[in-house]
Amino acid sequence: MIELHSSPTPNGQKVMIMLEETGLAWKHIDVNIRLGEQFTPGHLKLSPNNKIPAIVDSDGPDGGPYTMMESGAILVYLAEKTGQFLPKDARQRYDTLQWLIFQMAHVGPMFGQANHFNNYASVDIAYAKDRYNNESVRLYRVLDNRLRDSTWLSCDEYSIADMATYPWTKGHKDRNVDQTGFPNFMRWFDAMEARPAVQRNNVMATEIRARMAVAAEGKSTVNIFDTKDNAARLTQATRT
Ligand SMILES: N[C@@H](CCC(=O)N[C@@H](CS)C(=O)NCC(=O)O)C(=O)O
Repeated sequence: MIELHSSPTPNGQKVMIMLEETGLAWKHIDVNIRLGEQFTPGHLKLSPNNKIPAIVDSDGPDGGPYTMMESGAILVYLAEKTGQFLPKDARQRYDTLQWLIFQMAHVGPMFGQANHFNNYASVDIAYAKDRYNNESVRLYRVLDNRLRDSTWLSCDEYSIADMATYPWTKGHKDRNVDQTGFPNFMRWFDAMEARPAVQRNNVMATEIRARMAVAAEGKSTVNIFDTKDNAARLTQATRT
């Protein structure tokens, strides 16, 4: 059994999609980051960087429980555990790792910063919004160019690189990324949404969000965008 300690953010959803694709037995343990649950001693044992997602596999590499943080590493782990979605052919395998790391190093951080400065920053900074919005559109262009030459992101096989990238790109309409300017991206996006595992993920993500909202009723939230407070929270939770 795999426990996924998470929230249905893009980083959480990519692991949910992989778990659904592989058919592994798994359950979602809700970690509400708006309530600061990522700073509990229990969660910090799984994820020392106070982030979601983290997994606990009761049947780890040596047969005992194994814990992991970092969504990209979790996808590689699950791929190697099941022998699925990380091609065996060396070139295709390295292509998959390239596009997985491209998502981890560029798509996630840049889209995340754009979302922050567009929707959550306490001050309106035009320079920051332009910087991350322009970079996000450029990254959609990289994806569209790649998908002109390749059926799936890494090669002709569906892989963990596709699963990692899809949840981050759901907001493409807000950036006017559509059929006219990005036809290869749209072909891929529609192919992703036709997959039953992806459809199950999307339903589950909505259900989990609703469940977490009910569980959070009447509780005080933390401002996770205050990095000074986050540093203090981590120090407080882990000081010996
Ligand atoms: N590189 C990490 C990023 C994880 C991450 O940023 N998670 C966010 C939610 S998507 C989080 O847990 N934020 C809580 C916090 O910053 O306190 C991964 O891919 O797993």
